[in-house]
Amino acid sequence: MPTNKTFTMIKPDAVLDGHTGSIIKMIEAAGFRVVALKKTQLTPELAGKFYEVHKERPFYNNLCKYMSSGPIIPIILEKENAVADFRTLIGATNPANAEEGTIRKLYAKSMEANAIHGSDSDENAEIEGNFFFARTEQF
Ligand code: RTP
Ligand code: MG
Repeated sequence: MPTNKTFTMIKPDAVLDGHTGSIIKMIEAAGFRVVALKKTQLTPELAGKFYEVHKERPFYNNLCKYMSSGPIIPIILEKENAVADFRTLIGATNPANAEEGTIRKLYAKSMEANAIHGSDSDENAEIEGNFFFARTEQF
C-alpha cells in the first residue's frame, strides 16, 4: 500500500503539561513513522501566517495568540491513509465531542487548547510540513 504524509503540532497546552512523550507514543503505536520533529515557538506573526486560511473566522486572533503563547512540537508523519487516520486518532476539535481513547479526549482542555493539530488534506499536509522543515530535515 502506498504511504502518504500528514503534519501535526503538539500545541502549547499539551507541551507545557508534559504530555509530549505520551502523545508521541500513541502516534507511533498507531503506526505512524516520524519523518521530521523539533521543538520551537511561533511568534504571533508566524502563527498568523500558518493559520491564514482561518483569518476570517471569529476565533482567528485568539488562536494566533494561543499558538504563540508557548513552545510547540511540529512533526511530519507518514503512514498509509495518513491524513484521515490521523484525524481519527486525534478526535473532534471540541474535546467534549471527541471519542474515548483519542488524543484530544485524553489531553485537550478546551475547544481552543485542544492539545494537537492534524492537517485536513494531503495538499495542506505538504504546505504545513514545509512551513516548519527544510527538505534536508525530512527523512
Ligand atoms: P486543527 O486544524 O488544529 O487540527 O483543528 P481542526 O481542524 O479540528 O479545527 P479547525 O476548524 O481547523 O480550527 C483550528 C483550531 O482553531 C481553534 N478553534 N477555536 N474557539 C473556537 O470556536 C475555536 N474553533 C477552533 C482550535 O485550536 C482548532 O484546533
Ligand atoms: Mg484544521
